[in-house]
Amino acid sequence: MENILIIGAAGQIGSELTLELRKIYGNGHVYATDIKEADRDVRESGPFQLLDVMDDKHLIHFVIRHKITQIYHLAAVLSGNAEKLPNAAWHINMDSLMNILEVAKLVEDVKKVFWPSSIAVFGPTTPKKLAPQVTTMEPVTVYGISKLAGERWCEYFFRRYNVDIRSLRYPGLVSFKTEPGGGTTDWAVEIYFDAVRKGSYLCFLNEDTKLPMMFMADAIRATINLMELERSEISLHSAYNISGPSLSPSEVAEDIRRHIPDFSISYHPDFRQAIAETWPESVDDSLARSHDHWKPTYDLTKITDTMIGEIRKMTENK
Ligand code: AKB
Repeated sequence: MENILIIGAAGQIGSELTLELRKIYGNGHVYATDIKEADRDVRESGPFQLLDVMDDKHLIHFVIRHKITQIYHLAAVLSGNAEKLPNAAWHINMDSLMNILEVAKLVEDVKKVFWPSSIAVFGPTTPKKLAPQVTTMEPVTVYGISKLAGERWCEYFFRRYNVDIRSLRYPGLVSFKTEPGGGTTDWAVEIYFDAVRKGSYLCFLNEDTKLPMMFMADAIRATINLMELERSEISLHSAYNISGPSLSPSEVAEDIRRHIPDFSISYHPDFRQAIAETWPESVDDSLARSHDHWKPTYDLTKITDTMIGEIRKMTENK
């Protein structure tokens, strides 16, 4: 029997992943936690508790008391916010991961851990197109540095202590349930909400800045698939490249006009433009695809149709 702990269940990924895992493992076996209240459906469909991953003593007690067998650690300070408070972001991103790794090492019941990495591990010296799985990685943001260091720590704990850690380098994630906060790829969510609610969007990146993106349903499927693989099938205990469509703000704006012909967009690049320029515009995820035959199912058209349809429904129901 599996008992799963989600850290960051109120966030963009956690709020959707919790509900999917509850469908598979049963509501009572998926413990959603965060430092802030989660959405109502997360709180009401199964156990939810306030838990601070930085509090290592509380964390280990929780894991032992609930006989946790799998941990998904999703809490992090994203790229944009991390640049505002680099020391604090480094401390939160690294110490929280170290607490999880230590718990997984010490508590025998814990069999698997998922921790997300990001395309932010790449930097200006990485090839811009189809960034390879193994390549030059010289990130210049504190978030990217913390994700690259985190990948190295994951592999270290696997080699040294046999801790089974699995990870994906997520691209920008597009979703309608819970909005992201503080990332460089947040524009790809904001643009849809503003298109439906206001008919216009002021974008913080240039019109032609292309970045790797993925619709949340694909990211959730890729994550659960990876966690369900036999341990012997995992060749990488750092993080797999994974990718959906590469999108620029002007391309998304054009696609939105299929639904909202008068939609207008203007551009006022801020400090996140410099971050985006250091990331590749696409990544080569052939290794991940060869492992579990995973491939994305959402292209730009399907992302736009789903986002506009769902946001319209949410707006009408308010
Ligand atoms: C961010 O923009 O910081 C994140 C990421 C790409 O990891 N969405």
